[in-house]
Amino acid sequence: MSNISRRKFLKGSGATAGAMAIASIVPLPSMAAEPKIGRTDGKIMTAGRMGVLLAEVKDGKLVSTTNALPQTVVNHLQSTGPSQVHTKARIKHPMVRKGYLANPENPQGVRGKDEYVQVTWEQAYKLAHEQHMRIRKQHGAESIFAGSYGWHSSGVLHDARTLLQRYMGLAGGYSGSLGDYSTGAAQVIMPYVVGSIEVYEQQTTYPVVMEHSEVVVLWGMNPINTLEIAWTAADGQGLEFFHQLKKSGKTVIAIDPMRSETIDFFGENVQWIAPNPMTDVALAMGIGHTLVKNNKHDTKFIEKYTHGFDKFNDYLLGKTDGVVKDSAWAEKITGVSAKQIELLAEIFSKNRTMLMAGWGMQRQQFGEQRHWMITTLAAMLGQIGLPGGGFGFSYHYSNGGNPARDAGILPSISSSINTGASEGGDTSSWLNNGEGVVNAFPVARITEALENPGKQYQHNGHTLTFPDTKMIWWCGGGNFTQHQDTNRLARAWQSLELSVVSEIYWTAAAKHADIVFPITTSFERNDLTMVGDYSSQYIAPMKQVVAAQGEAKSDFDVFSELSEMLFKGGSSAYREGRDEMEWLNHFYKIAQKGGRNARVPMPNFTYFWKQNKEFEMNWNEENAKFVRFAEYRKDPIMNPLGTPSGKIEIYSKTLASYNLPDCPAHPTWLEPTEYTGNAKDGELQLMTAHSAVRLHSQFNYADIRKQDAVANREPIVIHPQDAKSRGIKDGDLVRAFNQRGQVLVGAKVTDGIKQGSVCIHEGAWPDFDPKTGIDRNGGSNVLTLDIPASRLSNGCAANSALVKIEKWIGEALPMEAFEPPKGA
Ligand SMILES: Nc1nc2c(c(=O)[nH]1)N[C@H]1C(S)=C(S)[C@@H](COP(=O)(O)OP(=O)(O)OC[C@H]3O[C@@H](n4cnc5c(=O)[nH]c(N)nc54)[C@H](O)[C@@H]3O)O[C@H]1N2
Ligand SMILES: Nc1nc2c(c(=O)[nH]1)N[C@H]1C(S)=C(S)[C@@H](COP(=O)(O)OP(=O)(O)OC[C@H]3O[C@@H](n4cnc5c(=O)[nH]c(N)nc54)[C@H](O)[C@@H]3O)O[C@H]1N2
Ligand SMILES: [Mo]
Repeated sequence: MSNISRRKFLKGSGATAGAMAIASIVPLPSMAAEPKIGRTDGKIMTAGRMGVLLAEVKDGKLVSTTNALPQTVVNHLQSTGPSQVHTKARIKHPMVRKGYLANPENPQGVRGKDEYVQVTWEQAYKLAHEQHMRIRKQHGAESIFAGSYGWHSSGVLHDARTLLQRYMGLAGGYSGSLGDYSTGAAQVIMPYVVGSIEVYEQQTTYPVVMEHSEVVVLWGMNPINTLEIAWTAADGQGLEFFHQLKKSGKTVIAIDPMRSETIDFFGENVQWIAPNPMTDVALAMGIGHTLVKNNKHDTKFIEKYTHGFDKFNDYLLGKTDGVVKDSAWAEKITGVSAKQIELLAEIFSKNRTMLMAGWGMQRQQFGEQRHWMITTLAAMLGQIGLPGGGFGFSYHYSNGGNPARDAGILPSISSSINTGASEGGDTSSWLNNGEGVVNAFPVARITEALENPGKQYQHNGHTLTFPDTKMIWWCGGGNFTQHQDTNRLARAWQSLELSVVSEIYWTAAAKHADIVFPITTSFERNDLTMVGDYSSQYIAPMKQVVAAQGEAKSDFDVFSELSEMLFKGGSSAYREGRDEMEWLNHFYKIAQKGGRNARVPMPNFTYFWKQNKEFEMNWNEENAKFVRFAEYRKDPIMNPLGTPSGKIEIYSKTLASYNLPDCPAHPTWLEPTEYTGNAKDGELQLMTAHSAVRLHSQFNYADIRKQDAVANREPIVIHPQDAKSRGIKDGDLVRAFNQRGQVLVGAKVTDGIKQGSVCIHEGAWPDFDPKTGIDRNGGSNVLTLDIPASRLSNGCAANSALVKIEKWIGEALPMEAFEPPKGA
């Protein structure tokens, strides 16, 4: 099992560093031209996932946050600063669940239904420390889960999960997690196919696409929405690229069951094709079959650069199973006409075509098959490695086509002590379980793990064993919104001896914890960040703009103080003797040294910090021309792929040897357990796309919610026919339900969704009515199915559920999602 991080992937990508060639973005003036230190507008520079921000403070209150970099397309999330700091949803003091405080060794009451008691920091520390130590002694390090997945705030020091793991490592180890919710299926299958994970790698650059692609396909991808954020801080170039693409006159085709924000953005400049959800493999096979039928597949490319096409082709032609995967077959499954499928085959094969794909369609049962099949289709078209051709799986995420700069790159706090910083200039610790990891399971299998201590299971060709989890500490993740089948999770959660949460807000996760530590927002502490996961376009200060609110402390301070209790007489081992600003100075110096090596002279830290301004890295013309797989195409013998054959594997012997029914040895159409194809009694397919007004569950409490809410609830997008047949009108309250749970949502009736499907965007905070058990705030995971994508990847398969809907005729249940619990 490798420890991988979202940034480390980027390094193996073959891209060095580079320039941005989009005409409308003028490089910012260099700092040398600045006449004096500091801004004159009184604003403070800070940053977050949504980009570099200028903060305005009045009378100690944050009153506005706005974008600090040039931009054309508005990023709505950038305005959320004031709401983030000043909201009644914040946790103000350390709190303990009443039934837990009463008897920590034999907790009373039900998690999620209990009240809370305010305690002092000293009491909270003592309780957490003593019970943590007791459980550790009694059940061992493996019983303590600190996998704590989540999109906590950016910053190289205040890196919530790493700080937790640093503490747990010092305390003697813990169980961690594998993979992520985002690309669980794709990141596991792609190494078998092309030897690299593709989802977090530098793409053929935006400028190259702009220059060479004739057709751009947005396959299950909503970049206008998903590019609002990045893992470090968004550099904004992706939104700019799509803005330019819209004006370019190129053929843009979007394949999505929903008319996404991106499709709306492109307006008449896009051709929208709406397949049934979960049927993209059939669609791509219908296109592939048409290519073969018309002899339009690139046999030379297939011969030279791929492995095992014959076996796949036999399957495509129906020789192995008697089912011909032609356009007529695909029409029945996808709901896209055979004629349109054949037209797509013609357009793709006649033009330089870039197949860009998003990830929602692999967050599904058998999700591996989507990106494998799209890669196979790209191979059949023979354009992989050509400028503007082939496929790309990160154009919609973290500005994946923005070329890498020559840069000094910030390291980040490490989960191990005394390494000073994580290795190799890593700015995130995405999947880095620290040295203290004694067991780890795939992130999205958490409920299964809690239900099955000691059970063996298959993962990526290995047999692994779930730990016997007694204690969970979540720091920087919204596990009660992120995870599938919330009611099942909540039931499994009751088996724990101790659940601790470090949180800023009273999320559903906080409301299910025994001990709750109040944490500061990024606006209440100092940090640094790179801007641009792939590009490293800037380095930006993340300055503290307001005082810590209530009794909140930073994760760094909380774990520093808890760590002292691990040693008789205390110890500064956790801090390594550095305070906040000393760490930042230390990280910056490492970046500065790297900058010198890359011939990027960076100012010294004191000057940089005082300047209150981002620093831009150097443009590199070579990198602006980066074409993914170009080297492989040029010389496949000298530059083989990291697969057993060294080629693109359309058939994998390794996968064949695993003999998994849910992930066969070549791309295969597998009928899902729950999808439109087997829906009955008025069931509809539920999609749970990412929201334009949130980062997952973050900002659900914020003012921005009002732009989207319907009848003060999370909206459900419904096709007019589906609404009409159920007597539902736009703006109505709707109950959506299945055997797993029920939610109250507001009807958004629109022809912008494929009939037979509905969408409730992921991330609304579940808010269960104590009497009926209905979630009053539309948390989509209350309805989703908690199954692995397959036993290859065990990836999150959230988008695989059927639901029923009906007009809500009772009184509107009061919303309490953003109210602190009783006692707080
Ligand atoms: N149905 C469905 N479910 C999904 C998905 C889907 O498409 N459909 N998508 C999945 C995906 S791709 C992902 S990545 C996950 C996302 O799941 P998460 O990453 O868990 O979601 P967030 O809401 O971003 O949770 C981050 C939490 O960290 C808190 N936080 C922020 N900053 C700090 C900090 O500095 N310290 C601490 N201690 N806490 C902090 C925030 O208040 C918030 O509660 O959801 C997954 N779940
Ligand atoms: N504003 C905002 N930006 C974000 C996030 C956020 O929460 N908010 N989350 C971030 C994170 S952690 C991640 S992982 C990425 C997520 O990036 P993605 O996973 O790509 O985002 P999704 O919204 O889940 O899905 C993208 C599109 O796929 C479509 N889709 C769903 N099912 C199918 C299907 O079966 N077939 C086809 N063809 N299309 C389908 C959806 O309608 C949607 O328009 O976004 C990142 N960016
Ligand atoms: Mo994600």
